[in-house]
Amino acid sequence: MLEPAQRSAWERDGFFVLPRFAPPDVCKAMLERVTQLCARVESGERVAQAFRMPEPALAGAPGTAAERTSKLFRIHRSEPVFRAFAREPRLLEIVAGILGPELDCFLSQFIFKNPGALGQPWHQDAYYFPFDRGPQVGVWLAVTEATLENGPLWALAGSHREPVHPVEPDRRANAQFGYVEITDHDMRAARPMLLQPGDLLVFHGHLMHKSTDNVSRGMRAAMVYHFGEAGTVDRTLDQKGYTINDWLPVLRGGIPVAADA
Ligand SMILES: O=C(O)CCC(=O)C(=O)O
Repeated sequence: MLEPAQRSAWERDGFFVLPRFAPPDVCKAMLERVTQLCARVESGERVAQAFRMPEPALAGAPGTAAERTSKLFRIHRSEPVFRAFAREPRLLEIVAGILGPELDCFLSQFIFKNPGALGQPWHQDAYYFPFDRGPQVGVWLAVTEATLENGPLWALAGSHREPVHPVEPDRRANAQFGYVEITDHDMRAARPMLLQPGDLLVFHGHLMHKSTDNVSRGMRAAMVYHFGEAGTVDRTLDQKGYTINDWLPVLRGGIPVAADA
């Protein structure tokens, strides 16, 4: 269930923030685990379903594999700390308050946003989801602080009522694979999501949002999940020829699916 203030923010803005949702030890465990996974994947090891995207701006940079990574996808099924968070009853109560009692988590990504990494241009996540129904709900967990300097998300309140807009390819040097940009909408009312570690942004799949470049000296890390209604038909593979989605049941009849199932 959503509280009345959350419901009205959802309907009016298409997003709301749950402050201090995840305790520091969960953020720490996530960061430690993805750091290990990035090193293993970068060295050529196959680690379950995990899929690593290197940071184009930092190819060949010194440091750890994590420091050269843009995103690590598909970690919500096989990795205990990420699977447990995807099935966290407090989280599912919120998402079920929006999408109903039959839920799957279909996408997970740890986003590193290392110093020098570019942000993601204005987009709607639904652009990437050729499904037979919607909406989808995204949750963006601040694993480190998100400041104006290190590349926070910016969101345009009310834009979740827009249809999916046409996009143009992101033509910047070092843009991440698949980045696109909405250029036909007035974004001047957007505001930055300045978050503390553990804060959780819950947002509608049609919400227009972007992130800025990391011009600080530190990593800005976030863990992002997307949820959809169980039984959704996903046409990504047919349309694109590849997919990084992995539909994992997390709530059935309003009851969280056991984390070890
Ligand atoms: O965290 C970021 O920099 C971008 C994330 C984003 O836009 C998304 O998850 O849709």
